[in-house]
Amino acid sequence: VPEAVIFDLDGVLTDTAEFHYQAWKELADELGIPFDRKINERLKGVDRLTSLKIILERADREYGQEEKEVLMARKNARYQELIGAIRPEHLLPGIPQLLEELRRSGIRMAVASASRNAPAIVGSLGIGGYFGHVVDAGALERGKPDSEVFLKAAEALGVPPKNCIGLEDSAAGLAAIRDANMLAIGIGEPSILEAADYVAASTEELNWELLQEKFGR
Ligand code: B16
Ligand code: MG
Repeated sequence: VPEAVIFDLDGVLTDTAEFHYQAWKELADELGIPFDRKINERLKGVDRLTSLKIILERADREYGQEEKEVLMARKNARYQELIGAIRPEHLLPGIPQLLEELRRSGIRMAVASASRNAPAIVGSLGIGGYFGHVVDAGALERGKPDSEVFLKAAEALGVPPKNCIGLEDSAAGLAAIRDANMLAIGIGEPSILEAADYVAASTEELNWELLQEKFGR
């Protein structure tokens, strides 16, 4: 039986994916590097340095380690400016109801985000009280698609991975959930999220009954 639901943050609980895109897009434009929403799909769920490296694949010169640090700091400063406006109203559709329903059903919950900004965002969204654990992205050795972040979340909740359901909007994250031996529920485009056991078109579709039904298969 499912005992825990582990949430990705960006693109699942709230649409910070759009703020990441905006902040990276502004940086790429300044550097004169082509960057669009299609390339952006590859950035979802992967950590900051890996994201920058993906953008720099299209640069016409090499960037050194120090330059990369400066660029990451610039992007993050802009990103933090954008997320400063986050309020509980920015929870994605259906999420407040889902969190409430899971709590009433006695389901444990955790956040498994690659974002170092996750604790601040969870606080701004006013949902910290629902989660038994928010994984510290800064303490991870391997990012998504590695299973580490999901396994850490399950361990902190004290629930075996096979009794966990993972919710993700990114291809890398779904691969991580599968690898952790959890039921992988995708949110978004089935063509992008092939690793999912089931793909919901939006967070609005999610509820405890649906998750149990998919778990039973
Ligand atoms: P930060 P998630 C991920 O969050 C984002 O999807 C990804 O695009 C971003 O690069 C990563 O967090 C790191 O974020 O720069 O704030 O540390 O989807 O795993 O919640
Ligand atoms: Mg995400």
